[in-house]
Amino acid sequence: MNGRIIAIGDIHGCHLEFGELLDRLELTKDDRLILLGDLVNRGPDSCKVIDLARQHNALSLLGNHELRLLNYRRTTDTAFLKSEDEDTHAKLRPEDWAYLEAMPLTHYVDELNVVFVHGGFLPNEPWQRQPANVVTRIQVIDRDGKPRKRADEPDAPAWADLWNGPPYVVYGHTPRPEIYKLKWSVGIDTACVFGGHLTAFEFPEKRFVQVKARKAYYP
Ligand SMILES: [Mn+2]
Repeated sequence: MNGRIIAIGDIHGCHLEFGELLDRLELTKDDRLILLGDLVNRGPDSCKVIDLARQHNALSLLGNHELRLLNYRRTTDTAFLKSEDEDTHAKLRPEDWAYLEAMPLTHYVDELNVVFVHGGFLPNEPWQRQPANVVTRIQVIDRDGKPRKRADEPDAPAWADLWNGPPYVVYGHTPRPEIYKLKWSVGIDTACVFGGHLTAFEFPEKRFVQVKARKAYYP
């Protein structure tokens, strides 16, 4: 491994912050950029985010927002659709849909024994076999061991609190005001679209780089 491996948390259409973070990172051709999903929706311009991702040859993982848009496109079932999706659905170009279709669920780096994912994993099952509905959406674990949204189970533990590696997991999806760093995981969704920060985490230095959001784009 010559260059760095750099993960970036949920961008959600915040192309200005994403562009600033890319400038700050001073990428070289040996660096590998991994976007942790939810590139789209809520923020100012989803298409510009995908353009930047493509220009920098990023590996983009599937987030729950991309999954929902793809499900709607496949089924035309509006049950999958949220109001924030409609604008994005109308604006995405054919090459953007192809980009979303190609997003993998996880990325594992053998040399580091690190796995990258949008949401996270159920702690007591092999991570390689967990389905899209789990790994893109999990936030907390309820009393029955089921994956749930934090808003639905505010007192339940975060999945990461119950996760014992290896592997070490780098994830987004659960927005927090601060980076959530534990022994076996790091959560780097620092709520950029809500007016927080956009965070990058670099290997092998294990260094964080953050850009402050220009404003809260979404309530
Ligand atoms: Mn998400």
